[in-house]
Amino acid sequence: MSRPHSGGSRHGAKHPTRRKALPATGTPSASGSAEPVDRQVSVRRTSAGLRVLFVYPNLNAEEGFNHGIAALSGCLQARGHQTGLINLNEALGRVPSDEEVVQQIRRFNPDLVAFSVMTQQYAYAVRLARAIQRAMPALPLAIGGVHTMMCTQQVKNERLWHFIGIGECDEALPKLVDRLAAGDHAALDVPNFSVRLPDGRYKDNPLGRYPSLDTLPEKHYAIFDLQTLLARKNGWQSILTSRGCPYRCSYCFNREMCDRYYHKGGQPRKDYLRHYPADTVIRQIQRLRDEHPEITTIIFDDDLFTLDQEYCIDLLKRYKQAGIDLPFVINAHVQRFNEAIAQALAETPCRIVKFGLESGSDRLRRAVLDRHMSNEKIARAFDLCHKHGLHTSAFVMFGLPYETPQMMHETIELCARIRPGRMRWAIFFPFPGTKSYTICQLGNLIDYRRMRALDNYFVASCLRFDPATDLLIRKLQRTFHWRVNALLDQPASAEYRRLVDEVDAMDADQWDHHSAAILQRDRQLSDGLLQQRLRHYSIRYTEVMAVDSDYVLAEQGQDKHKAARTWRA
Ligand code: B12
Ligand code: SF4
Repeated sequence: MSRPHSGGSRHGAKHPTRRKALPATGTPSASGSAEPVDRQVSVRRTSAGLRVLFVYPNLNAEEGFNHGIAALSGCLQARGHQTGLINLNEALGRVPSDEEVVQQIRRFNPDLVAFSVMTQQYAYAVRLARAIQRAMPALPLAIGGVHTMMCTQQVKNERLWHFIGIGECDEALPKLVDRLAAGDHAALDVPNFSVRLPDGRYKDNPLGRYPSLDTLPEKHYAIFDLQTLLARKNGWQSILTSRGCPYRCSYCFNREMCDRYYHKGGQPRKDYLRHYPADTVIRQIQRLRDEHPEITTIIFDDDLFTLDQEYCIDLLKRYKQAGIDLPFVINAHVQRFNEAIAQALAETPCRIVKFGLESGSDRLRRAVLDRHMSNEKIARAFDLCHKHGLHTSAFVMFGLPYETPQMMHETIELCARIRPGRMRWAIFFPFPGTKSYTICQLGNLIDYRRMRALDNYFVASCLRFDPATDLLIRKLQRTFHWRVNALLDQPASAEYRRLVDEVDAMDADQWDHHSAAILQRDRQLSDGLLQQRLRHYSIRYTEVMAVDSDYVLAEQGQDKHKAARTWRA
């Protein structure tokens, strides 16, 4: 969907508006004098609140719901402001040109444009924002999301954004918009924002407390065109029950976020993990199901659904008691998984339990990823799930800093050992701001030209590996599951061993020539094996996911027969 999708306001109709220069709002500076805000910026005052248009640049990435935007829109609407969304993703229709986006913005006539970005979309966001700025220089531009929190300085260096969100802004953004609407001089002081001053410098406000999930207004799901999204995603709807994670994996944004709030906001680390009240979650799901009967599956997209055993089991009980019979999918952690949780999940329509393994190399996991768990622990968690009849998913990465071909092989071996129901893989990408990015920088491992060109982490590595390892990573991107199939002691394994040998014998040119046809070859081979009911993994849904044939055979509907979604290199 690319038309601005206005959720309207829950608080009344539009009122005549009056555009007016943002007052020389100021904040007492250290010297006590008032610093004027950028005078080029203007906002309209209206008794129906301001009009805030979100832009979600999301190209060459999974089309999807964005909880940040839905949360912020809900909070703004609760204060009487009006919101809309431009959602940019190829799967949702033709992607408009930058000029067309500008026209859409003109039509919506916002008082504030609010971008929400992840790192790999930032360059596109800047391009769009520059086009908006050229066309409507007086329109204030705000930006927030994971990237601005992780890379605040880079975002400031652009000298483009008037307001940069540097934390969770559920409380801060409505406060800012309220103050802009009122022409309040304190607009510059809102916590969680870095605010641009007329001389181009930024005023960094402190981080406030973590928003309490007990009291936030409801998310505004309808700001997304859920009908289209659900149709694209086979009826799968994302839900969050929590925010935060107590672990400190080197490649994850959570570690950095928690540290920032601790150092710059004085927020205790233990407060980072928060849960929505279970009642709220259940009510939300019931309402969504009533409004969208096309929902077939709930994806609990929490970093770790099983983190708090008591909350998790209680929520599962309520889910059952509420008579919600929708299948659901969760993320778990092998360190936070046990018999009680497996048993509770088995009594619900839980469809997939996903675990991040990241690597089969214990050494690499600990030394580089700061992920402390043993292969035995991983195997036990998978065994437990399988004992309770739960379908499992293993998430792994290749091309990790200092990873050797032998370590990659350990990942293949681990998957063959634990026999997940499905496997999903990605190629390591060092997100700026994370500890793993620093590890790569210090080791001079990053090819920055490649890094800038990458807008997802499925297709290639931006780390400097020797040519043989780089080629292996590219081969694994297409044939990881063939290698797992080859290691399994099954009737189909011999055929996969032959295929792996064939692939391994190819040099870089040969691989470039043949790689595009691998997906088709995989499907043809799999179709034959499915007919013979010979067990194997094959690519389904996306080019980086392989699913156990038992699941494929049992799955209702035609989705399994669709060609896998591919990603642009
Ligand atoms: C759920 C989830 C998904 C879901 C839903 C996506 C979504 N955006 O809601 C799905 C499965 C679709 C998904 C996909 C991807 N994800 Co994801 N995802 C998450 C996860 C686990 C939670 C995100 C979330 O909803 N948080 C809660 C909401 C409320 O927080 P929020 O979005 O950050 O919004 C708050 C602030 O950022 C701020 N804010 C946000 N927007 C704005 C705008 C303005 C103007 C202001 C002022 C403030 C502001 O206020 C919001 C409210 O507090 C995070 C990890 C994490 N803990 O955040 C990874 C994470 C965000 N994902 C990540 C990645 C890489 C991806 C993918 C690119 C993976 C891929 N290769 O396809 C895709 C990208 C698709 C996309 N663009 O959404 C990375 C991003 C890293 C980075 N530096 O960019 C994260 C951080 C995980 C990680 N590796 O560390 N993801
Ligand atoms: S366990 Fe998952 S969510 Fe938590 S820090 Fe590690 S990668 Fe991030």
